[in-house]
Amino acid sequence: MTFENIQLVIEEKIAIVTIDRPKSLNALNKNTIQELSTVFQELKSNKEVRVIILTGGGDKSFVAGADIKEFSDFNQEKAEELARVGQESLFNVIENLNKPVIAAINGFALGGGLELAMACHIRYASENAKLGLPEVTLGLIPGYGGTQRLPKLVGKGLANEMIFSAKMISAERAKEITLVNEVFSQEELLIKAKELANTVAKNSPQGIEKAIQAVNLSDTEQGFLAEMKYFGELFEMEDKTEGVNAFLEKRKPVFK
Ligand code: CO8
Repeated sequence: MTFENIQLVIEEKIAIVTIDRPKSLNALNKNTIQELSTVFQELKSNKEVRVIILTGGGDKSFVAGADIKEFSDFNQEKAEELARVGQESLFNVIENLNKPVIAAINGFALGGGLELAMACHIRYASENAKLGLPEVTLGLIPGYGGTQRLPKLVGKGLANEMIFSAKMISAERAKEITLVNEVFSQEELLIKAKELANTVAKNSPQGIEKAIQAVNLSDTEQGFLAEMKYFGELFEMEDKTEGVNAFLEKRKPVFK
């Protein structure tokens, strides 16, 4: 598969997707959203891939937001449509993917860029990362799920502060408020993301898929019921047989 704005590398069960428009600080134009949507759909059904890392090209930016240059001629209908298409075809797809997506935030994660990172299951950042939702400086609000995902990650008060002030925060501050899990030097970021991906890739893909679904329901009324249901379903799947047998036979499990 070849793309104009993204790169895909697959190494030993780990896919690395790089958004590669460094001249525009990897801003998400329509085409990039489409390409990302295509690549995530493909990776979803690619049996060779267990974990995906999403990062930005160059050393300055993860993603500096939606491409503001495309905004000028939008009307209400077009803007709402773009937000809807983006959310449905990409952001929600990532959040509900059947395998984990780790955002490796290697610089600016602003507006739609931070929203993209927040749709991922796990976030690591480099020391130079700057994170923020500057939409109100443009007379807008976050439109790719930011008003919904940020309060869940950091609580309403801190989310409101970030959204209303539009201020960027440092990687360290982002870790303090649990917006990112870990902070590394720029050189280490991908290495550490790959280390985590390798650890995750050894575990049961069937278990992880169900865990993603259950965790995604954690703030709804169906969460506990879903957990019980998925727990039961896994007893009819081969990973559970392999995992339990391997423990009893004192060997490492090999998940297919
Ligand atoms: N869109 C388009 N181009 C961008 C963007 C962007 N978001 N960010 C940077 N660029 C471009 C610049 O225009 C510049 O291009 P050129 O060289 O052709 O002038 C190039 O990238 C480099 O940028 P700077 O020269 O500005 O680099 P600096 O290091 O001086 O500044 C900043 C870096 C602080 C990141 C600065 O570029 C900036 O403030 N960018 C905009 C950040 C922003 O406001 N992001 C939010 C956008 S709105 C959004 O994401 C809404 C999401 C919801 C959408 C819902 C559906 C539509």
